[in-house]
Parts: sequence; structure tokens; C-alpha cells
Amino acid sequence: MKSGTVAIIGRPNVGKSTLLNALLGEKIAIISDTPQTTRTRILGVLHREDAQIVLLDTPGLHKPEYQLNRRMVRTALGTMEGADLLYVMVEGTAAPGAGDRFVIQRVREAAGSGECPAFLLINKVDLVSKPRLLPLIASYSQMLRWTEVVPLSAKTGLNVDRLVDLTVAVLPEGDALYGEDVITDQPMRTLAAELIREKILQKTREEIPYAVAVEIDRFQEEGRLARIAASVLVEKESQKAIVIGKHGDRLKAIGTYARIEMEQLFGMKVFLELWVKVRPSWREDEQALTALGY
Ligand SMILES: Nc1nc2c(ncn2[C@@H]2O[C@H](COP(=O)(O)OP(=O)(O)OP(=O)(O)O)[C@@H](O)[C@H]2O)c(=O)[nH]1
Ligand SMILES: [Mg+2]
Repeated sequence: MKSGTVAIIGRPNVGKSTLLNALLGEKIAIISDTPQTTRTRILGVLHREDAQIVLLDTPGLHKPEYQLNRRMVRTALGTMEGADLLYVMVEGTAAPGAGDRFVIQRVREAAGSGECPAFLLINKVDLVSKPRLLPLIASYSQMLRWTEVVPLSAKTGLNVDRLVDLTVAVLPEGDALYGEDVITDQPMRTLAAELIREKILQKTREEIPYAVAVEIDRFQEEGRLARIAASVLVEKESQKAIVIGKHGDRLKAIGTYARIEMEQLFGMKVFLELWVKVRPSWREDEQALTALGY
């Protein structure tokens, strides 16, 4: 039996959470086109007969502007410590940029001392032709001695099975770390809040996705029904108006899409109530950040 932890690291929006979900065959991490979607460390367990891989998805590494972002970056860097393997994800669609170099520099610091193996994952190759990929591999190979270089597509699943085999090969011998039925450490409340946030990210633009947080006020299970009340926090009145939309249309759509996914994920009926509240500067408020689970 092989077992160990794998930290998934990269700049925002490269597809880390999409890969986590693809590896698990289950959606436990939210995804969006907007960078900085993931704000916490998300644990997912991949079970195989001969191995257990504990995957740790992380917030994208970026230059932090607010206290929230400082926490996100700290979480990502901290997750690298103690991991048995690092997945360092970049995009195959562009040459290495400053963000990628920054990530690799942090990996060098983390992996350098402890001899931690690191795989370079070149994601989104569904958008790239092979001839364009080769010079990319060459330039990344000069930056670090990668244990493996794996071009893949988290979206189409291309090479994802191969990644699992390569991963099992380098993990240490060991017993399973989690029970057979565990796929994530996130409680239902957190999953519910995240699904609501995802729908907001997908239905709003510009500054709104960054200024939104979701707080679960009530989560009551009554047999096969979950009664959930949640507050959508924004920083300004103008943002509140946008999230609610004309005649409440946008908020209604957000609620509907979130509820449908919750019903699938939880296998129960969901009754969802959403409220939008203005909480100025919550991103700078240490107490609020801790209460929100960041
Ligand atoms: N074409 C293509 N798009 C992808 C692929 N993987 C992810 N995406 C898209 O890339 C965007 C970002 O995906 P995420 O999984 O949220 O990225 P992330 O690295 O977790 O981003 P942060 O949480 O912000 O750090 C989404 O629009 C995904 O659908 C891929 O293999 N191919
Ligand atoms: Mg993510």
C-alpha cells in the first residue's frame, strides 16, 4: 500500500481545482474563470486498491493586496510544507510569465531543502498544439529539476489517469490515512457556502467576485430536507444592488443554481434562503476572516 499527501500549487486560474475534481471524479472544489477563486486549502482523498492519495488544493499564489489575500497566500505556502509530493501547475497556453517564475521560486525554497519530489503539470493542453508545447517544456525544465513533466487537460481528462500512476509510483509505502468513505474534510455547511459563492462568481464580473463572501446562518437537516439560510457579504451598497439584480433576478438565479447543485451533492432536497448584506472592508477584518473560515 502507498499513501501520502500531494499539494497542488500554482498561480491563480491555471486549473488546480478543476484537476482536484477530475482526480476525485467528484466536485468538491468550486471553479470559475475569475482568478483567486479558491480561498482555503481543500482536501480531497483519492482511493485506489493499492494506494491512497491525499490531495491538497490551494489558493493561487499571487501578490496579496488585502488581508484576505495574505491569508490565502500563507495557506498555499504552508500547504507545501510536509507534503510528500508537489504538483506545480502552469498553463500550456502561454510561455512562462512572472507569476509562474514566482511560483517556481517558492517551490524551489520549499522543495530544495527537503528533497520533496515535484511534478510540473502543464495544464489546458486541449487548447495547445504539440509543436507549441515542446519549447514550453524546455524552458520550464531549465528552472527546476522536475521529477516528472506531465502535459494534461484537467477539463477533458487527458493524461489524468497517467498522472495518478506516476503519483502512486513516487508516494511512500504506508497505510491509508483516511477511511474508505472520506472524500473531503469540508463540512456540508462549507460546501453549501462555496457553491453559492461559485454561482455568484459565475454571474458577476469585475470587482464583485473578489468582494463577495458567503456565511451560512442556518443549516438544519429535517429528514431528507436541508433548510439553509445564508448571507452573501459584499463591501458596498453598489455591489449589493448588482448581486441582487433587477427585481431580484440575479440573486434568484444564483439561489436556484446553487440549490440544484447542493441537492445533487447532498442527495437531499434543499430549501435555500439568501440575503445580501453590506459589510465594509470585511477583507481587511481579521475577526471576520477567521469567522468566515479563511
Ligand atoms: N480549456 C481548459 N480550461 C481549463 C482546464 N482546466 C481548467 N480550465 C478552466 O480554467 C479556469 C480556472 O479553473 P480553476 O480550476 O478554477 O483554476 P484554479 O487554478 O483552481 O484557480 P484559483 O482557485 O483561482 O487559484 C476555469 O474556467 C476552468 O474551466 C483545461 O484543462 N482546459
Ligand atoms: Mg481553485
